[in-house]
Amino acid sequence: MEPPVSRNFVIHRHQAKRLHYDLRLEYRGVLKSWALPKEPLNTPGIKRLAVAVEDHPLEYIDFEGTIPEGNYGAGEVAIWDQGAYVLEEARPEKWVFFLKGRRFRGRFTLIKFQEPRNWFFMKMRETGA
Ligand SMILES: [Mn+2]
Repeated sequence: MEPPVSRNFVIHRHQAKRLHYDLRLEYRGVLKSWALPKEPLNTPGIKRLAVAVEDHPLEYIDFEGTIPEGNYGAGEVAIWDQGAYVLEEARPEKWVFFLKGRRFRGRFTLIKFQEPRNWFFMKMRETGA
């Protein structure tokens, strides 16, 4: 069980060959990263595909700008949401965390459903109590 420390996250809107969104969570000295082919949703219970991609360096959390032609991911990167998050669960196949962003606020989960790198990203429904 991870201690309830506050870490940072970012969601990049990345207009590469295909528009997608990159969810990046600061964790153990890197940015754990997932690429979402569709715009992430703030609606509880609606799953979005999130493909695990390579870790990024922490400094990338503030990156905005143009990745030049000829480079991997060439295109425009903009910060779509950012803020702090509290990790509540980090297992190999399930993460639960509370996002405190400008757009997204609430409890979200990432659930691995298919090897090697396909996950669902979803806002969780509020439970009573
Ligand atoms: Mn990307």
